[in-house]
Parts: sequence; structure tokens; C-alpha cells
Amino acid sequence: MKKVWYFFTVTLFVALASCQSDTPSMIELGLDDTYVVERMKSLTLHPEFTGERYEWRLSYETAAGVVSDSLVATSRDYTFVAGEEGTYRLKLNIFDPANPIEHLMQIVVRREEVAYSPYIARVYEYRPAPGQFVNVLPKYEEGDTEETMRQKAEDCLAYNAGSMISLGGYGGYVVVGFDHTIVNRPGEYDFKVLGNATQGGSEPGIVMVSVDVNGNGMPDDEWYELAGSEYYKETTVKGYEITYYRPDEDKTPEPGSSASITDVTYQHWTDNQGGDGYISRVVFHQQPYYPQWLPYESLTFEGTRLADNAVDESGNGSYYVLNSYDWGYADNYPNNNEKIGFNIDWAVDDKGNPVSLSGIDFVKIYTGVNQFNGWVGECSTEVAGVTDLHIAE
Ligand SMILES: [Ca+2]
Ligand SMILES: [Ca+2]
Ligand SMILES: [Ca+2]
Repeated sequence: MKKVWYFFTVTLFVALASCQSDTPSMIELGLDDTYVVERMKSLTLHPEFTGERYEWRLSYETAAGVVSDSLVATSRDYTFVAGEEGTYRLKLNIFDPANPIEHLMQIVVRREEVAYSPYIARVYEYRPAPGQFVNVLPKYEEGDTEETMRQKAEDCLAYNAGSMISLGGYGGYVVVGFDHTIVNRPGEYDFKVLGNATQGGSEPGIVMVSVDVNGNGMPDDEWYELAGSEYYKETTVKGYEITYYRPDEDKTPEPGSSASITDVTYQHWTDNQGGDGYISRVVFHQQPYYPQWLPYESLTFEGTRLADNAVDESGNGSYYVLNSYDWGYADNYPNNNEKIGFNIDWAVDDKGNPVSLSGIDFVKIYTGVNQFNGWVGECSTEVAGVTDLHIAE
């Protein structure tokens, strides 16, 4: 009898010990108890366990005051970023009948050791569509490659260099990043995009944002469009796709009715809406319009297409007005207008559903209109900088 009891006790002990090691540990959950990060640096938290639903609740005290227990996300992953130093308490609940989890984390947010710049720190990609300022802003030189042109674009824009790049016709784009995460302050503009728009000289570009969710420092994560004033209108085409074909620079030009257009059939394009047309060559810009450093015979771009914004007020091609859209586009208002500001709250996913982002690491800007405006040339967005509005210039 005694022997049996002994056996039972040992078995129970072993069972308890193994049961304990089966309890979800922090390592299995993939989340620590404490994190130390700099302010304005994103930290994406990814639990290894799944459940029926998730709740992330945040409490903190900073110089600005106390916020207690506000629900900040209901997704499996949560990207934390704080604009201010302080101690933040984060609680994750995973609701699941079989394996419910509650996990508390403390995030200590410190001030950065090296002061951040509010300006672009890096150009990751520069891929213009053909246009009258392509190969000029920035300048293409024999032997340039995609990498050297990226570097030239970066030299134009980074750290408020004060120069400008052209994105060419519809779809041409640039991808930029910063030395920190731009924090989303709800209800406020978070960054501004500088261009060269004038009153009556708008060339609207669509702005997208992305978070470095996988933490590799590269813009290889999901993109979200900032839904501007035109986003939900019927005149806006989603899923637009255009292909430009490398022009023969030696072909016989076909002059237009206007002396300012030297070749009306210069740069051919087709689109996925059955459309087909040309970017004509204008007399003021005689260099090749197709990006000379790219080895491809055609270039395809896709995105949201805004309705044409320019109007020939004269009716005879002599006077074009390039109208601004209401809000939410790059190169759409002069740089002294506050409507060059962008609010991360406007972000939507590829189905048009609003997404809540605590901050963003990357910005992509592309020309959003496919319109040729006579002697004024094609609508082409220009970018002269992107500035974080939450850091003093
Ligand atoms: Ca905001
Ligand atoms: Ca990434
Ligand atoms: Ca412009």
C-alpha cells in the first residue's frame, strides 16, 4: 500500500512538472515582459498564438498626462510607437475557448540619443513614368543605373536638400523613408509633401504609407493609400493599369497643329480600360522622355487613377488651368498652403477599408492623373520633400 502511494506521488510530481512546462511561456507566445525603445520608433508585436479575437489595451503616463486602458487594436499584431518618452503598459488578451491568454508588457520609451531629422533620410526607389522632365530632374547621364538614379533622387530630396524630382506621367513613383517613425496624432496632419504646384498649376499625386512591420528597415510591407477627397467618387478608377512602350527616338516626328508640339505620336501608352494614347513631345523639352537608365522595352504602372483635373479654358489650346483637388494629394497646392498636409488617419487598405496606424515608416508618391495638356505637357507630379510635422524644422 505504501509502495503504491509512493508511486502515485512520484507520478503526480512528474505530471505536475510536465504540466508546468506545457503552460504557455513567454517564449512560446513570442512576447517579452519588458521592452525598451526610443520614441518615434515603431515596434511590431506578433503573438505566436492565435485566437478568435484579440484586444490590445494601452495605459501610460507622460508629461502630457495619463491615459488609462484604452483599446488600441483588435488585430493579432500590434505596432506600438510613442511620440513621447514615458512608461507604457500594454495588455494583450487573446480570446479563445481552448487557450485564452492575458499578457502584460511594459514598454519603456526613451529619448533618442541622436536627434531625429524631420526630413526624408533615404530614397528607396525612384521609378518615374515617361515625361517631359524625366532624365532632367534628376539628370540622367550615360552609364547611370537604377541605383545611381536612386542616389541622385536622394541627393535632391534628403535632409531638405531643396531640389526637386519629377515622377513623369501617370503611375511614376518615388518611395522615401526617414530616420524615425512618423507618429500618427489622431485628427492632425502628420507630414507634408512639398511639390511645385502653383495656383492653377496642380499635378496631383497619390500618397501611400507603409509600416516596417517585419522590422527589416525596408519598404517591403503592406501599402495603404491615403484616401484623399476624390477617393470615394465614381470618377476615380481603382485598379488602373497603364503600360508605356519605349519610343523610337529616331522616328520621323509628327508635328501637331500647335507649334509647341513637335511630335504628337511620340510616347505611346495603353491601359487596362481599353484606352490608348500618346504623351506628345513638346518643343520646350527635347530630351528622351522614357527613363534612359531602365533596360526594359515597356513599363507598367498600376494604382488609383483620378479624373482629369486640367481644363483648356481658351478652347484653342492656348490657356490650360490645372485645377486642384480639394485635399489629400501631393503637388496639388502651393507649398505655403496648409493643404499640403497629410493625416495618417486617412489610410485605407486595398479594399478601401480604413486602417488604424499608430505611425508610418515609408511614404510612396505617384502621379495620379493620366492627362496630356497640350503645350503644358503631361500631368506629372513633382516632389521636393516630405517633412514630419511633429518634429521642429
Ligand atoms: Ca494624424
Ligand atoms: Ca520591411
Ligand atoms: Ca508639378
